[in-house]
Amino acid sequence: MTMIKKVLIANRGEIALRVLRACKELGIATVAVHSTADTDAMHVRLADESVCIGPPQASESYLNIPSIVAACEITGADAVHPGYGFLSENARFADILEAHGIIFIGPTAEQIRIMGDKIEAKRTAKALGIPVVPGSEGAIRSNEELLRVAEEVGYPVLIKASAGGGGKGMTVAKGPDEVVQAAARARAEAKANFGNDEVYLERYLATPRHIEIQVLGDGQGGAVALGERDCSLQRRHQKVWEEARSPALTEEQRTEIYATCAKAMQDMKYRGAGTIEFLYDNGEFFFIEMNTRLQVEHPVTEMITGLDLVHAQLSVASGEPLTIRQDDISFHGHAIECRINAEHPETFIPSPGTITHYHPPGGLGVRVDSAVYQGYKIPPYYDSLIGKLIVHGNSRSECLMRLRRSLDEFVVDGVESTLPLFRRLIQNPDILAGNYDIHWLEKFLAKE
Ligand code: MV4
Repeated sequence: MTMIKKVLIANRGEIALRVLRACKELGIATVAVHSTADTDAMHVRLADESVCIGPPQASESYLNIPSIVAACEITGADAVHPGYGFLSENARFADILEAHGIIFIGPTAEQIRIMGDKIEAKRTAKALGIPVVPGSEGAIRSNEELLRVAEEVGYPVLIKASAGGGGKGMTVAKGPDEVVQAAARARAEAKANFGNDEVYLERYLATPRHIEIQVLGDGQGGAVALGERDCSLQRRHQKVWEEARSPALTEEQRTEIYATCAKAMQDMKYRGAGTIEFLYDNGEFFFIEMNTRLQVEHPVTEMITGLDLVHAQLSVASGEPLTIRQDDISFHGHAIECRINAEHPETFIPSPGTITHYHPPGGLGVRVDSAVYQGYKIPPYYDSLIGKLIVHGNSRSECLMRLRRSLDEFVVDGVESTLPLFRRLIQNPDILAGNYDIHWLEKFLAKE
């Protein structure tokens, strides 16, 4: 057991604050790192210590491994929390920290590496008994194999890049006349984007939902599933609205997929928080990827389980075995998260600048995770998240009415924001009924 005394937070914005708050509650000292563009940021103000790690471009600061390791050495931090994005799924970073005797708050470098390679991730998931999308066994090696596997799983098929994720390098083929060219295109795009031209093939699911399972493991064979989140409402692979539990699942379907995921994580001795992503179609789950980090949308899980996921991460990172068992976990009510971005609500063009008025909503069941304040200047260098509005209710309908009220209260002036989009969504019959798939939002935006 390694008592963690000081955590360096290798991130910025709302997630840096989220981690900082958990550390404070546990009596753990905090170190903020920041670029020269973030001198006035809240995470710098609230941390016990701060270190400037470089210029505004993330590649020179929040992604600068030598600077971050040096900041650990200077401050005597014994652990690093990477947040999400930036270095959170960088296996080399996890390795380097370990070599310096610093705890990486997350999975082992090996586990990050496996899940970062989509072919390896799928092979691993399948071997662990997780249902996967029918497709090629690993990388496609020839056009003969391509045509044979496509025929086996049935058209349309999807070619994906092994180094991909986030939709890059994905190409659909409707029939055998298209598949060879589609694979060539996916290969070229993968090579250009990731320097790795490995591709694999899957049956294309036309109208699934994106449902992900939150897991937590202690790296010693203890692991639990903390329920699902429905993240189908996305635009260009950016999640917009996430909710727990999914409006689409029955209690039996839930219990089964939770057990499958928990068992798989126990068997691989997974360490830390993770998310197993599925496409859900016609009553069936199909694994697509696993994220080996805390996710943006983790608060909806916290709201319905009452668990603090960052506390849990700190606990397992310090070597504590999990004390909760699957049967101890219960789910209360419903939670929805809206990602409020500094973007035009119709064009989604980023709108950096100074927030002239800021009034977040409050009241029972309302949580705002944000790092902005009135007078804060949103820099143009990073993501455009202003904050996350997370609302909880005893039922989905109570949650929706509370969300509508919260959206009415929320004031962000001085920059464009996506608040007006959510005020439209909360009036829509499909949204109110929970009746949507992964393409719903893009279709809605195209119509209006
Ligand atoms: C798919 C799919 C349909 N069939 N795989 C997009 C990003 C990547 N992580 C996985 N993605 C998809 N994989 C099969 N076999 C459709 C998508 C997809 C998608 C998935 C989740 C959420 C939004 C999406 C939007 C477009 C396509």
